[in-house]
Amino acid sequence: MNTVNNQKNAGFSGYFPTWCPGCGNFGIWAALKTAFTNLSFTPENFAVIFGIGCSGNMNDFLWADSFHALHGRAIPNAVGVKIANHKLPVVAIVGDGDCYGEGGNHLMHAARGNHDITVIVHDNRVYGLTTGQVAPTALKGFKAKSTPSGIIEVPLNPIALAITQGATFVAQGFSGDINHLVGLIEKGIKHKGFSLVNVFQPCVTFNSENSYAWYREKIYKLGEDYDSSDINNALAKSMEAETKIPLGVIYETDRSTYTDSLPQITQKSLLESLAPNLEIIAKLMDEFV
Ligand SMILES: Cc1ncc(C[n+]2csc(CCOP(=O)(O)OP(=O)(O)O)c2C)c(N)n1
Ligand code: SF4
Ligand SMILES: [Mg+2]
Repeated sequence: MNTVNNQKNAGFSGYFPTWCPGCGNFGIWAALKTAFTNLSFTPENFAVIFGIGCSGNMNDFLWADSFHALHGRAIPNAVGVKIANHKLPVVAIVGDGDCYGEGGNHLMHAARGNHDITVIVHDNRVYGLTTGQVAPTALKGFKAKSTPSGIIEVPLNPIALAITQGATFVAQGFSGDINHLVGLIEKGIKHKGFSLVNVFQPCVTFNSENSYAWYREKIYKLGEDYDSSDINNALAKSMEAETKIPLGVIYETDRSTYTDSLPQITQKSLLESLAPNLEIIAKLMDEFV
């Protein structure tokens, strides 16, 4: 059972996580709280949308104005919030199953539209909450409850997918390197346009193959000399997915965002325009309760 602690600070809700001891989600939680604090975010000046999963359970542990969406539907909810109030920073926190499986179509279309949201993916290559079925990023041959003889499909490549579908910021981090991850999250949020931060997150209970040690053998950080504005460089890096794995900002470019292209909200956000009628809208909504 959660213990309530009244210190709502640095993004901490006062409820301690229920994740398994050693879970990579702790590192991502710490990085998010630090990034939000560094960006001076308080609940009233940003929005967080969670998917369903062990990752989505962070909804209870983070001090934010948040919405816990249906499985696979965090991204369209985040896009909706952004269009309603494009002045608000919007962050979607999702699992690999949520974002690349059930919600994979939403990822592609949000990237195409360059919707100005930041998607943080807890990539543990497994369905954690439902106790260990394979996820789209599971490596070929991975044996899990749902695939006792090993998964037949090849893994989805989130970095290549996001770049080729029009994402304007694509980065990759590791939950075992919190300081580095903080920087990536901050850059992703500051970026104007669709940003994806794929975070490798060991699931110590249902994925013993892709452990902290497994990642530490393969990951390396992109150096100062790496040019993240060159799409060909980025695509080449995206193909380094198994024997060596790059961490850092893999691709970054400028393109006008979806809301920048809506003349109706140039002067005022949709929320500001609707403000005088919010009471009427609330009454109409009550009819559906
Ligand atoms: C529409 C729908 N399908 C399936 C489920 C059951 N379900 C809940 S969480 C989950 C998988 C979660 O995996 P992932 O998104 O990778 O998150 P993790 O638990 O690994 O953080 C599934 C299949 C659901 N809640 N809703
Ligand atoms: S099942 Fe895996 S992802 Fe879920 S809390 Fe436990 S270690 Fe973390
Ligand atoms: Mg997962």
